[in-house]
Amino acid sequence: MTEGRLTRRALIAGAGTTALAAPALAKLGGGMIDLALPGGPSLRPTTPDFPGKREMIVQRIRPPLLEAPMEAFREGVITPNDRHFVRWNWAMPTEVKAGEHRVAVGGAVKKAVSLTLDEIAAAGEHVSIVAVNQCAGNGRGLSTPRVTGTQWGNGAMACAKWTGVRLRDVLAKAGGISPRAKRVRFAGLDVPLTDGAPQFIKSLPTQMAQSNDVLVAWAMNDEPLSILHGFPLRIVVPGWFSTYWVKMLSTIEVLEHEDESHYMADTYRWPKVPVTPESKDFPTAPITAMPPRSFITSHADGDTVTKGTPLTLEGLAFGGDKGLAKVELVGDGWSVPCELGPDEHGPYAFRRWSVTLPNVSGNLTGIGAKSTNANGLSQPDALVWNPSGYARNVIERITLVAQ
Ligand SMILES: Nc1nc2c(c(=O)[nH]1)N[C@H]1C(S)=C(S)[C@@H](COP(=O)(O)O)O[C@H]1N2
Ligand SMILES: [Mo]
Repeated sequence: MTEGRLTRRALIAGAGTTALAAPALAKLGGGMIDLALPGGPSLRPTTPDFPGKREMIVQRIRPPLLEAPMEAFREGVITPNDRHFVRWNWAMPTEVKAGEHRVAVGGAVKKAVSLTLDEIAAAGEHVSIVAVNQCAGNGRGLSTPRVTGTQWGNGAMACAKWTGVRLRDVLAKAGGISPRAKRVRFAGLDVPLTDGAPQFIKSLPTQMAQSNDVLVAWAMNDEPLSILHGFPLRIVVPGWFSTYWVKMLSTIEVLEHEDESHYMADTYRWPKVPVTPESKDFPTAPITAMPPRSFITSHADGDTVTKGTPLTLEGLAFGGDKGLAKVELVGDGWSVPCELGPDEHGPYAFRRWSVTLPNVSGNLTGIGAKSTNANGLSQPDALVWNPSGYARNVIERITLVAQ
């Protein structure tokens, strides 16, 4: 019943979503925030003026790059939609008519089709998955030495419940894919701002595309996707970085060859070997699965705590493409196990953790949360530097001053 209603709301009833009016930088209401980026200008404006958003950090106005302040992660494990970060590579249409929207499914399929939203909604079982959406460049601005790209703090991540149908059920509407299929590629309605620049298209290996958890989704936390988040449909790839989560989905193309397009072959890749800023001509591979990460959310760097009393620290963590096995609080040469909150939402979701230290005897210098996932993958002590600052998952450390 709920799903029926949702589908109607998200896909059928809507004649479209009205124009997205991006505020002008000069007119932004809001304040400033210091992202404490080590290598460069660290202050950013904040604004509540984007539609459907509370106060967000403005990394860029057009196309919008909006980061969530870390306070958004203090409570709960689902990030509210009005605090979900936003990222577009190119300008997106500011109006989409649901009734006219089609998804073309073609390439190496039995019979190319063009599907309405109703047909997508009827393609298979409706599935909801709670999963972390995280930009591959999340936390990049904290890299030392500095790297190029959007200088995000750690707020280019969010956890939401995504609802849609399985991508493989949508592919089945085209009579199935070629046995020689190698990749399934996605495009959205957004187009490059400059002539001749490459369109933002991304592809998954066929096996991944056909897995249980990859969705063509229309809802985020039981709300239809907003324009900013890709109305009317987006790809959701739980466990993988959000570069694959193509928004405003309009084309699905099955390839019998490797994908040589720009955003697969030239960018969103990272070194297969350890590199330094001086390294040249090293082999690279596409960024795919996310590694585990964790954050202290109860305290910020430089906060004061009371000497001679117990101290409870809290935070959140996620395992990446596998569930969490454990979270520890680590300091200089010590570690204590943390208590993991309930596994409410499955392996791809945020989870809370907490730990109580029996007695604060002095400053807590360079403490951080360290998570390990069910594959045994742990967060490293030192940054694994790479030229684009992708996949940051070094232990994030803070210092608390005892008074
Ligand atoms: N159509 C389209 N989809 C896209 C992008 C884009 O530029 N165009 N950017 C991708 C990247 S790099 C990220 S980080 C996520 C951001 O998703 P969000 O804005 O819903 O948080 O969208 C992905 N999907
Ligand atoms: Mo991204």
